[in-house]
Amino acid sequence: MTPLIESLETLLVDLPTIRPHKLSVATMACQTMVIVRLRTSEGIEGLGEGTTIGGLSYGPESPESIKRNIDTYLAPLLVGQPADNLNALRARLDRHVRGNAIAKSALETALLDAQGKRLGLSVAELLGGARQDHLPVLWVLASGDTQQDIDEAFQMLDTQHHRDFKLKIGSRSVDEDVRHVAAIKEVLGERAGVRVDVNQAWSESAAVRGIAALQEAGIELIEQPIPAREYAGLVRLANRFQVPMLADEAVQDVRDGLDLINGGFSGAFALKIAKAGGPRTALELAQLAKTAGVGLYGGTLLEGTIGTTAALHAWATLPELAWGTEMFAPLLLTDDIVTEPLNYRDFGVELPRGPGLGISIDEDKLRHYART
Ligand code: MUC
Ligand code: MG
Repeated sequence: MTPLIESLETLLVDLPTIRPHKLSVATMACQTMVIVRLRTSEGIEGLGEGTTIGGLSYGPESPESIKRNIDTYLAPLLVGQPADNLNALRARLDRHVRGNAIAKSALETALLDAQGKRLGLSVAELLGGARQDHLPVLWVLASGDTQQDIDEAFQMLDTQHHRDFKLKIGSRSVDEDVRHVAAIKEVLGERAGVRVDVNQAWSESAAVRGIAALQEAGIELIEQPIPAREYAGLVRLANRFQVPMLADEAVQDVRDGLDLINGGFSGAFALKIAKAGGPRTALELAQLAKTAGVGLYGGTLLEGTIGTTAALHAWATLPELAWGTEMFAPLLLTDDIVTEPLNYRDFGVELPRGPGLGISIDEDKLRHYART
């Protein structure tokens, strides 16, 4: 018998970070996740997560709006429908709800988890099969303090947790940021790869100045230096410098990817399940990038373990991730709401085996951290 979607519950869960995480758009002391628990008529539960950064400072969906929009608009479109046809369910959501990519990503994840559990397959298997079960993971240095970032980097190298580092810049002047980054790269030397994420903070002329100095300092990748919609500017920067540009906020989904490629962009795309509206739609962008010879990077919106694992299942199916992944956020949080945390080792993370995502909720922890 066809299983039906019987119910859909959403919870806001707040987990503190291990230290303040400073981005150009916000300083985070806590991460708020929207957790989705979907139940089918066969008694199977699908878990999903929709998460963003810093309330409304990163994008147009906040944790509260994600929850409210799922409860009010998206869940009623799903409840009572067959649970096993993800294509039909996605078409239904897209027909009635514009945008809301993070909410749709949480739902697509829950549907994939339920379908995998039903069929005894992992989410990666549902997506065609994993090509690797251990993915490289970098660490994001964003304490705001140069010495603290250096200490953190050496600790990560010594414990074999991470050997590539992304530095969050853009909240200070270009000169201060360049000094901070160059000082860190100088002490790490060849032991570690260092890249930066400006999160759209620079004008194009500031970017020309900043990137020239960062290239000189040995920085290997420049992420989203200028505002998301300035496609032509990003193409100009990519053509001007040898150090490659990584498009992040500029490339939400496959449509943006096509526009950037048609505009002559070379460099790399940051994939994020939250931007694209789910693991399956994120892989559409990956397919386009591969065809166009654009490099790929497995990105995060700092999801907890459920969202991070959903992304890992998707990234594991890809033939190549030229720039690895940044699926580190569960380590940035002081605690977890799952019974078995992800296994980070050897500068990367192991892909959980499934079925579905391969994750179970720790009910006591969930109750403890869920907003009432
Ligand atoms: C972003 O813009 O890349 C990824 C890592 C991190 O610290 O913030 C995110 C968002
Ligand atoms: Mg970014």
